[in-house]
Amino acid sequence: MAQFQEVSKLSALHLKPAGLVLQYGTSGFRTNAKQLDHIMFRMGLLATLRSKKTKATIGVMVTASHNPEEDNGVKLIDPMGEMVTQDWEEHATQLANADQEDLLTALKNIIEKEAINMSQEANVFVGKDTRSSSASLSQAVLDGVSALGGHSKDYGLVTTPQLHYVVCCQNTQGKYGEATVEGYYTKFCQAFIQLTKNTSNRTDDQKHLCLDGANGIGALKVREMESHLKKELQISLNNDGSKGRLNHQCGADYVKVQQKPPTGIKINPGERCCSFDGDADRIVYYYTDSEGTFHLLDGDKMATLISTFLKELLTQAGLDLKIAVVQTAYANGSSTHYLENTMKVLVRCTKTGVKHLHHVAQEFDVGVYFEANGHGTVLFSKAAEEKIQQLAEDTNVNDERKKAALLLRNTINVINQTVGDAISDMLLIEAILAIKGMTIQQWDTIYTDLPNRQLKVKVADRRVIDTTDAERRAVTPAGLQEAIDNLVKKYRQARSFVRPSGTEDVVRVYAEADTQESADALAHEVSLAVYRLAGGVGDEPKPLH
Ligand code: 16G
Ligand code: MG
Repeated sequence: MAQFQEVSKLSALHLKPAGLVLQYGTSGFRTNAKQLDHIMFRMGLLATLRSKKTKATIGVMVTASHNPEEDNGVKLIDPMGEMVTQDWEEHATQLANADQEDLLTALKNIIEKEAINMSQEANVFVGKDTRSSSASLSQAVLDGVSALGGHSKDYGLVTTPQLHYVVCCQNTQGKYGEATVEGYYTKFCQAFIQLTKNTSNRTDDQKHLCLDGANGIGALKVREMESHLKKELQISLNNDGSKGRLNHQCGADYVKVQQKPPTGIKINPGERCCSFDGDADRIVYYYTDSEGTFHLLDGDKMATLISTFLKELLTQAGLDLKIAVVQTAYANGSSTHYLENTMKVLVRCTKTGVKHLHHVAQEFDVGVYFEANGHGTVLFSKAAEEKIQQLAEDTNVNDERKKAALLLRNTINVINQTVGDAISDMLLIEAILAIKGMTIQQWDTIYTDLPNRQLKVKVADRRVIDTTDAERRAVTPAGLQEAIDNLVKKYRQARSFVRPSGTEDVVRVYAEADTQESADALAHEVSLAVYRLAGGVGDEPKPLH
């Protein structure tokens, strides 16, 4: 077939290095950019097939998120703006790893397995982050699409959530918004302005936010968006990419992992600050107090603020909708305790990785999901949106219910429901703080985090660790869970779990307890148990103190 001739011809320009094997990981392929040209071409092919199969537009984002500048990666986006379904992750891995001479066979296997009608039109949206390798790699994706005769639209530099958004807009015929970056700003900023409109006593201080753009795409896009905010939010932008290196000593991941402010930013005591990651799908907030102590407000704190706000509004509106918060095992025990016992909100725990949280959140009328690392959003069921809309339009309800319904409607519109989005989360948090007249310090004191520690252990093969109960318990190797249970018993308010990383060749260890010393000691002891029982390599883990 002529189609496949074109694939053969163009694939010769995107040769796979012999012997290279890569996996579609937790969120796509990610490695040194030099190894990715053939992967990008092939993901262009795969996205075209996925588009034919779903008869809808598919997205391909070229980014390696919070990884260093020299890395890159690629994520596929399904029609409603969600991450590509797991069966297709397997197709992606197979297509990516097929030897050069077997590429057509691998492609035809997928076509056959999925019974794809090759005469169906295909449409693929492509976006990229600011890495120097992204331009040529996104061109390789476009080549892949054109090799199979698909249509493509190159959105150029966009944040990951912006691409998710435009894909969803396109496939819902504009119901979700206009499928342009301009449409994105208009939708979210208008909702933000509506939300904050009646918070008349907001001072300039409260309107001011200090932002670390991680020297990445988020910084560029916030600058582009600024005029839409009409000074209702005044952002001082740091690490905007004009000097520093992408994600280098800055960005959400750095701040969360190091538990300290990014470099390249001057923070006044008490000032509200936030950091985006390299593709702007994660955000964390922080401030330093008058003694110079750093305070981090992570995904758990955001989930708590947002779910409390929504629960209050639902009650005021008199709407009987089921709200839940979805977390992972990394959620601080204090946050879970506060949500379940004080807020009386249903909490569910899933495996790490956004797609798992997203799917569980879909089971509720209002599903708030956040990973502690700052990736999260809120999902509203169709029925919930309709009920809120109806109430907002109803002329026979009292003022309190009406006001709550209008706030809920604007809240829905400020949220990017397709995926966690640093820009949209920032607007939502800023709006909630404004409406509640709350400072970042007040938000921080809703509950106090339990001291915790994360460590990594190198083992010969991390697959020897198998987990259950949303990664909170280890099933194998034999004896490991028992050892962890016995160690946890030695400390107060303690909890610990281990899991093989989905993005790095290590086993991750998490521990929390009533004091930092205890959390550190427990994390160390559990690391030793992993090292001894799960085939540790290199030096034995050393105590932290
Ligand atoms: C990926 C995931 C993130 C998860 C992290 C865990 C997405 C978009 N990203 O970055 O959600 O927290 O992996 O990494 O799903 P780990 O398996 O190495 O701990
Ligand atoms: Mg990211």
